[in-house]
This record gives sequence, structure tokens and C-alpha cells, in this order.
Amino acid sequence: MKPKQLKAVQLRRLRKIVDYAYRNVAMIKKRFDEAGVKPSSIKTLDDVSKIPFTVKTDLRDNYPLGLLAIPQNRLYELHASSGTTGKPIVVAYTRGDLNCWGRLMGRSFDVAGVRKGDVVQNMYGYGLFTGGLGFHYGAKAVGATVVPTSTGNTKRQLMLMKDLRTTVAACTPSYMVYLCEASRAEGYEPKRDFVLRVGLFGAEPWSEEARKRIEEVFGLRAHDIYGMSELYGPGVGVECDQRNGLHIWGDEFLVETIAPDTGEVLEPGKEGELVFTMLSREAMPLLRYRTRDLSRVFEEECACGRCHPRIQRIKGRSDDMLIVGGVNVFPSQVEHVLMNIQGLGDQYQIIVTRTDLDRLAVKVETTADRLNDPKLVKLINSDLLAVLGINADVELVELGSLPRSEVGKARRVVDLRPKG
Ligand code: DLL
Repeated sequence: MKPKQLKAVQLRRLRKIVDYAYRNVAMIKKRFDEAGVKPSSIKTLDDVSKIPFTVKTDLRDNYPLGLLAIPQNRLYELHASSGTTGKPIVVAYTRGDLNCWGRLMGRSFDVAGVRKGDVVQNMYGYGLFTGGLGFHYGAKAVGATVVPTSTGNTKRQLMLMKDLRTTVAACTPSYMVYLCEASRAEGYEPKRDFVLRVGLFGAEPWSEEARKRIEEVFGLRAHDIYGMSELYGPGVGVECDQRNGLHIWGDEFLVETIAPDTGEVLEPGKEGELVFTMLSREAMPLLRYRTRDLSRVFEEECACGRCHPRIQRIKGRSDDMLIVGGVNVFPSQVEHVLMNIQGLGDQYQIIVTRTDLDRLAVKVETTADRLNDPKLVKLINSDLLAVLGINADVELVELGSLPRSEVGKARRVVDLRPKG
């Protein structure tokens, strides 16, 4: 499509989805009414800036299914992702939504050069996380063979990678960097023993250095892929062969950047928070969803010939969300868990490290008599696991031993991972 055609499709779909969301989602109607905006106020693509934002806490406040635009019996699938406190955010799909998501993931695979005949080893987690099934649907959409290994069990991953002649690796970039070392430690010579051709890496920020390392060790071509559960999952955008930014699928997503503090819309090319409007989501339409991800949007045509706008690789976040081994963790979730356990002090610290893989440690203060209480450690660990979905190394420390800050906020998060 030429950019002009794409814009015409976007406008037609925008007007339709705004009207649909206004009529079917009570929260959206209320927000529009409060802002004095009517669906008919949206006449041009620029009018999108009149639409009130949706934020993550709106999803939490409407837990589990308060933002549905359709009767619940039309749902085909439900996923969940970290909320900011104890409850997750639930994302819902109709059959049409699932088809659309699968198509977008299929396109993303296609752009990265994945074809029928490829063997895709899907090392993203299967389950409530959107990574596993999102990649599964994408592989099926291009007619590739999918090997659903899910996360973990590195020895088996490597064995199957060799024996099944995996050509496409799909996992978090930090896990692939880990496999660079782990494969050699297990006695493999990566370029000789594996026939990997393409990698699709996302769910967390990564760097050009990580890309170089992965490509050198495995001799594959690594593509960055972006997405989030609220926006179906992975497959919102992907790098084409130029690898000069990630194409955002413009016929399904309208992307803007805003100043995180004021909400002001920024010119293309300026760094800001990404905001997405989903153009055809049936189950849970999301208008102007604030992602908290920081990036830039480029509208110039790409040398690959695609007209879909591009974003720069994600630079970071404008909130305090941590991504630990691809899993989203909000410090407020940890606090929520700790506050609900009897016998703990108010002070805690979250420490993130990376030696081979990411590790999360939580130190929490307690009284002297409970410092060596293994039952307490076990309880904290299992409650954290239930809420975060990952294991944390829990350490009980003496009351008064964690650093307090005299001014402003306590330094609750210490991220010791190498930058870049
Ligand atoms: O991480 C979806 C996904 C799965 C994307 C697999 C790519 C591959 P959530 O768990 O909801 O969904 O986390 C979304 O992860 O807001 C970003 O902060 C971060 N993120 C996702 N992709 C990238 C990327 C999935 N390519 C959150 N680069 C997003 C940097 C990314 N950060």
C-alpha cells in the first residue's frame, strides 16, 4: 500500500472502532462524555488526539472483564499479564481477534524471512503469557513447523535444536545470549551443530551488542519483535531485513508518541511514550493506550518498500516496571505481597542481577526472632511466585538494616544488570 492508501484505511477503521467502543464499553463512553467528545468528533486521523487515554490501571480497575465490548460467551481465549499489584490484567480475544493476532504474527514471521519448511523452536512461555501462543499462531500462519518447547530445560532445548534441525529460534534475547555460553558448556559447537537461520527476539529491551554476539555465535539473522499483552501480544511490530527500526502494523495499530509528563502529542522523530489505538479489536477495544514504553516514530518510507511506520528499538520505560527474564515485575506487586504477610517490617529491597540469566532477589526486614524462620521464607517465596510468576531469592534481614533514604523515596529497586 502507498502511505495515502494506508491512511485512508486507518481513518475508516478508526471511525468505526471509536463508534463501536463508545457504544459497547461503559468506561469508554464515560470518558468520552466527560471530555465532551463524541464519536462524530473524529473526522481526521489527527482527531485521535481528542480521544481520552486508557492506562494500565484502567485494566486493573476493571478486573477481570469489565472492558468487554461483547457478551462473554463470544470469547475464544483469555490471557493475563502482570498488573501493578496483586491482580493480573486479563486480555480477551474473540475468534476474529485471534485470527487477526495470528495474521499479524504470521506477517511478522514473513518479514523476518520465515517460510513453510522452517522449523520454529518456540522457547517463549506457553500459558497465560502471550509470548508462547502468539508465536505458535504466527508459525502456523506461515506454514512453518512449530516445536513448542516453552521456557527452561536448556539441555533439552539444545538437544532438540540440533536433532530437529531447528532453523528459527524464538525466545527472549537474554535467553539467547545465555544459550551462546550454555551451548558451548554442553559441548556443542553452535555453527557446526545447529542450522539456525533466523531469530525472533523480544519481550524485553536488548542492544546491538547482544545482537552481534548472538549472530556471531549462531550464524543467524536476529530480528527484534515488539508487542504487549494488552495489544494482543507479540507482533505489534517487527524489524524487516533493513533492521532500521520496527515496522508497526499500521492497518491494525495507530501509533503516536506523547510526552510522558504532560500527555502532549509529539512530532514524528521525537522521543516519547508510545500510545496505541487498536483499529479492529472486537473483544476489548483499546483506544489511545499508554504503553509507558519509550521510543520514536518514523513515518518515512523504509528501503524495504513497506509503508508501515517504524519505531526505534524500545529505549526503556517511563514507569518503574522491571522485566526480569522477559517477565514483567512491578515493585508495587512485591510490596503488595509483603504487606499481606504477617510479621514483616515495612522496609524491603528488590535486587535484580544477571550472571547467566536474570535473577530477582527480595530482602525484607523482620524481627530478630523470625530471622531464621524457613517457613516464613517459603511463604514469601510462594506468594511472590503466585503473583509474579517467577521465583525470587528471599532473604530476611534485621529491622533497621536496609538503607533508608532521608529525602524522598526509598531506593527499593537495585538493578545490577549490565546496561546496554
Ligand atoms: O512481552 C509480548 C511479547 C512476547 C513481545 C514475545 C515480544 C516477544 P507483555 O508481557 O505484556 O508482552 O510485556 C510487554 O514488554 O510494554 C515492553 O516494555 C516490553 N517489550 C516487549 N517487546 C519488547 C522489545 C510481551 N522488542 C512489555 N523490546 C512492553 C523492548 C519489549 N521491550
